[in-house]
Amino acid sequence: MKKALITGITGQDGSYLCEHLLDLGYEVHGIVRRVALEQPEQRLGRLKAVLDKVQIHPANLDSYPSIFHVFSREHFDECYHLAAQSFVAESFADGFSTMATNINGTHYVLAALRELQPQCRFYFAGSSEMFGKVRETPQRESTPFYPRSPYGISKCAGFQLTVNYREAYGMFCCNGILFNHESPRRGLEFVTRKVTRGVARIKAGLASELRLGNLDAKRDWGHARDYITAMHLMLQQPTPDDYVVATGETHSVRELCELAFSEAGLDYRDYVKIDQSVYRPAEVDLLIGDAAKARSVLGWRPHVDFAGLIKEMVHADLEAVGSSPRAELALAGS
Ligand code: NDP
Ligand code: GDR
Repeated sequence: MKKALITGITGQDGSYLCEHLLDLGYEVHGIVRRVALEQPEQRLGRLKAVLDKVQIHPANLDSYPSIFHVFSREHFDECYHLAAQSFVAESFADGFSTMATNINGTHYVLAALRELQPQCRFYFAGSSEMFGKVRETPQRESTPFYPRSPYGISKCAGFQLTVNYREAYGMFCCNGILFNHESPRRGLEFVTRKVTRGVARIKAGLASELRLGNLDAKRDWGHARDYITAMHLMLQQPTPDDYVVATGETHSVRELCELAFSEAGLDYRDYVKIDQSVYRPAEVDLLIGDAAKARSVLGWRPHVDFAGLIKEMVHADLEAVGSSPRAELALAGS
């Protein structure tokens, strides 16, 4: 039985990856911040269905000793490093803590692995945000990086650390360069979920408008459940490498709104209001990935298209809001 460690196991991707690895027969361990153990209902919600099958270790990416301690107690075959401050807008608000968590945290995990278990295979959650002001369309592994936010810069540093540990110490380290991927488990601040939750709240009469920023930004959106399988495939190859994971289609935030509102029988133009304060100081205008390498080498391909993804998210939110309108009202009042 293989043993895997997931950092960021409480997040969207961590929870899907955890389920996938359990299905494949892995023993799965996860790192969570200590506060999560004190508030399991709120902080471990995405793991509800599998919590009794997972071994949880308290640790924080901001503390090298806490990471070192986990690797000194257990031996792992694979480590999926997903934990990060992952919200781009927040990285403009507090670039320092984003950099500290995302760069130092990644370095801590790599350094502890090198010291204690250099045979463990390592996956780093790189991002299409590294392409930023794109130098080439579509973006592929060879496209130069041009990050546009502290988050993007931190992911470039994590990417380079991962390459450096591979080249300098011969460790099996891979970078996934994943384009946006979403699901009903997406955090409420990210635009897809903000829109689908907004649609559900408007439909339930709990809100009358949805305030958004740049509707012209375009993203290559896929389903998180599809994308986590690529992470696993990367670590099963004979040699470590870096891969773009994307659908190869791009859509604007406006198209997202059109689709999500119409799924609930509404016209987005009646409800969406532009809020200048949501605009970012520097925007990534257009992302579209070329995942040819992942398709040919890993045999990976996405199964859910944009329309299917948004439909699933809208219906999940309609159901969630419909089943607990009181919680929604409390949220609105907080
Ligand atoms: P989430 O924001 O849903 O999850 C982030 C995870 O990181 C959470 O489990 C969070 O724990 C944990 N975390 C944050 N800070 C710390 C810390 N200081 N110590 C320990 N754990 C911490 O992200 P996703 O699941 O969407 O993404 C997973 C990874 O993939 C991230 O690195 C993200 O940057 C990257 N990525 C995501 C893409 C996407 O479209 N989803 C695309 C490309 C890359 P807690 O629950 O305690 O907050
Ligand atoms: P992104 O995702 O920045 O691409 O990062 P997000 O959903 O936050 O933004 C996508 C685009 O939508 C525009 N936008 C808004 N965004 C948010 N959050 N809220 C709004 O109200 C709004 N209005 C318009 C944004 O300006 C942007 O252009 C995600 C994260 O998961 C990263 O961790 C990951 O690395 C990248 O995807 C790939």
